[in-house]
Amino acid sequence: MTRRIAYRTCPLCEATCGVQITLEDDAVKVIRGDRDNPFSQGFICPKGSTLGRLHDDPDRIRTPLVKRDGQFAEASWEEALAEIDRRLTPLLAEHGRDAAALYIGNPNAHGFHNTLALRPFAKALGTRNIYTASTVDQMPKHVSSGYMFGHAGAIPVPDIDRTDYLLMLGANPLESNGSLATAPDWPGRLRALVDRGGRLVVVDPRKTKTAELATDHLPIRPGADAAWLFSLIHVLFDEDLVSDHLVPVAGLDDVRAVTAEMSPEATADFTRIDTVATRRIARELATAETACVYGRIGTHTVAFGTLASWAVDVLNVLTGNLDRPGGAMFPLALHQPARRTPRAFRQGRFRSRVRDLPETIGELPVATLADEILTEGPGQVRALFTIAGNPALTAPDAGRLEQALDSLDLMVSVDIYLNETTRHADVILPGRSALEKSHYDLAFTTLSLRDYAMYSPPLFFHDGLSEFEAIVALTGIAAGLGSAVDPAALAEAALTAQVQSAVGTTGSRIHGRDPDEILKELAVWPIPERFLDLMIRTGHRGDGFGADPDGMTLERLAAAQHGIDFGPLVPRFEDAVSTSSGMVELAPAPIIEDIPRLRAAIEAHRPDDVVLVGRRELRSNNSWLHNVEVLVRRKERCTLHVHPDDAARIGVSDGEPVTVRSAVGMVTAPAEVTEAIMAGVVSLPYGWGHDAEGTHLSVASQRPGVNTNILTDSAPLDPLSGNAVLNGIPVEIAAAG
Ligand SMILES: Nc1nc2c(c(=O)[nH]1)N[C@H]1C(S)=C(S)[C@@H](COP(=O)(O)OP(=O)(O)OC[C@H]3O[C@@H](n4cnc5c(=O)[nH]c(N)nc54)[C@H](O)[C@@H]3O)O[C@H]1N2
Ligand SMILES: Nc1nc2c(c(=O)[nH]1)N[C@H]1C(S)=C(S)[C@@H](COP(=O)(O)OP(=O)(O)OC[C@H]3O[C@@H](n4cnc5c(=O)[nH]c(N)nc54)[C@H](O)[C@@H]3O)O[C@H]1N2
Ligand code: SF4
Ligand SMILES: [Mo]
Repeated sequence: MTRRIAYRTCPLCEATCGVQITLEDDAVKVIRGDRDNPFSQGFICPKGSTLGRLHDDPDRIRTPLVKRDGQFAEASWEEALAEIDRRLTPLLAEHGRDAAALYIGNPNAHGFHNTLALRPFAKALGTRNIYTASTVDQMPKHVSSGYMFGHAGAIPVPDIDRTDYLLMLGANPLESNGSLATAPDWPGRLRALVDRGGRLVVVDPRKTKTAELATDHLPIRPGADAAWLFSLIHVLFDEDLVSDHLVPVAGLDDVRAVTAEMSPEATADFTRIDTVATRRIARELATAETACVYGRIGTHTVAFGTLASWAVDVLNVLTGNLDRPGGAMFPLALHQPARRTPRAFRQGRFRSRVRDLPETIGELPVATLADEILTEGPGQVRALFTIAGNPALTAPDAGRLEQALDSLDLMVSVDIYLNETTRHADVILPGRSALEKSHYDLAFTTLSLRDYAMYSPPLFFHDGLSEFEAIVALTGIAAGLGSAVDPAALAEAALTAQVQSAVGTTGSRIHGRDPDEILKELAVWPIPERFLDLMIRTGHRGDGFGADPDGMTLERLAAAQHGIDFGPLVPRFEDAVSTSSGMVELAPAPIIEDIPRLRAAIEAHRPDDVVLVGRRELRSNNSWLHNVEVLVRRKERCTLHVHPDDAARIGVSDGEPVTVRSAVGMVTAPAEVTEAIMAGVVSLPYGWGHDAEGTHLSVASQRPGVNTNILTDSAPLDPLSGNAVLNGIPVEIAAAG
């Protein structure tokens, strides 16, 4: 028996834990937290230990599948790619580039292969119809950051390890392990905050596990966070609590003016948070030694998502906590250059065809994808690519979206499962298991609570194209080069172009160098790694290809098999804030102009009917980990949380079925009667509903649960970001049967 041990990053969620994998005869035996990983120090959650099971899952797609007469059959790569070319190329010639759409799902962000390959693919498709999971997730943060700090990617993260006071809204990191704030072991980090005498205030309509650990829990009416945050800002001005130590800002008086009418008294009926608590929290935030405000899913996937996201960072600024240890800080990843080129953040460079919605960072709202497919006329979407995405379960009004998927002329998916979305495809190209890919976190290192990086090589090899090569092959087809083009040659040409551009760019660390010399140094790596090595070596810690012999290279990173911790975050205002004024823009016009909408909602507010919110649990990951037996075998998790008063009113007790009806759909789920939710609010977890015909999920289909996105409506949006409204959905509940 041969035994080996490998160290990797778990790619499943944003926490980026280090794992130690023991293999015997090339089979995964045990996965543990890597105690020598400087960032995660041995922490792992139940999902991380299942990477071997995912790899071995007999249901996982390993060869291309082509649908013939309604049935999927295995095909060679040549056949599958030729089929795509045969159908796509004439379709684009006849109907134009916008007839193709691309949907990019969440797992693409958890690595570097797909992230690198997808941008050229989108470009080659040449369509306006680019959709990603961002518009059912964090787009409000990109928009507020774009306007306030000059760049959609300038997202400050809460420095939870050093703060004295953390105000957290709409996040439950004890289950989710954190988001837009990358760190392993949120449970340990938050406990440490409380243990050192710090305060953790959780604002959530549910008493979550995070709320249980908190020093304060404030239940809030779903969708009301923006109004409450405005009241906190109001109190800072009203009680003269704005810090004397502000970073350079513009628009302070405007902020005072727009929050003048938003006193705690004016918003309390709307938020259901009493005025005494609101004033107290504002004072505590202002007077804590260090403090930070952090909002996530519950503040973003709502009708006032961008206003809430903006208000979070206004509070960080006004309390003097932006860009300082213990406050909200700007990370800088190993592969990034120190400074961003100033460029005005703009939206609406093009608009969607049917609903006239503006693009943001090159994307249209996924809430309108079904409209674009189902509405006839020039520019109608007829072909769709889904890459590692499951919008049939994750996008709003999923019932209508599934109808739309059914009506396409061509659908191509790159995925590891035949699931609710990919069953609609004509061709499925296999994605690869996490253990078959090398790993570096391009996205989450830019959101990390410490300056940390890790590279891990693949553990296993496979036949056929890698996932990177598959997307490059699709790029070749989209570019009109046919299906026989060599992906490696295409990627090499792209790399050469990138190096040539860098040596010609003033300010680049390889400006003026000989491109051949650079390419030769990169050539020791496989193709996707060459792009990564180029970024690392021209990044802020890079060796600049010899300019700084002590600088970082991919080789040096790879040699550190537990990853490298370069230390805590450091203040970097001047490099991070790239507005043309060089200041934080506190009062960007588009944001100020959206405030009357909030005021109107507060005024029009009447006591609610019942509203629905979502939730996540530790043993799930969005829509796709329910096929792993050990993660689903315990008690039923897709239940409707109902407050005892509501349960009594509709006459159901624990475990009995409840129908939940919204403006667009209806589902039935068993009640879980619990005090851990506000009266008038019910909650369903998301990512379930695995009983669709034509899928191949032998474990998940045994405990299907219901799809909560049958209930969410694609019509209401956060207008500033195009983000879907997935929380605070008006519903009617009744005992079933
Ligand atoms: N109601 C409601 N809806 C929500 C949310 C909510 O809170 N409530 N949350 C939203 C959020 S935050 C997100 S991020 C989105 C997620 O939305 P999506 O990205 O659409 O959904 P995922 O469940 O992440 O789907 C991942 C897909 O990728 C496949 N996959 C997994 N790993 C790989 C791989 O390595 N390669 C390939 N090619 N495929 C792979 C899986 O089989 C699955 O089909 O959902 C959003 N939708
Ligand atoms: N185990 C697990 N981990 C995950 C995922 C997963 O599916 N499972 N998904 C990953 C992804 S893609 C993401 S984006 C992150 C998300 O990570 P989080 O943002 O932590 O997401 P949730 O756990 O859904 O927590 C959202 C909380 O918001 C509350 N909420 C709902 N509406 C409102 C509201 O209007 N106001 C307030 N204040 N709160 C509200 C809900 O009750 C819920 O507790 O998690 C990631 N990690
Ligand atoms: S917390 Fe996230 S990164 Fe860590 S082991 Fe669990 S799923 Fe993996
Ligand atoms: Mo997400």
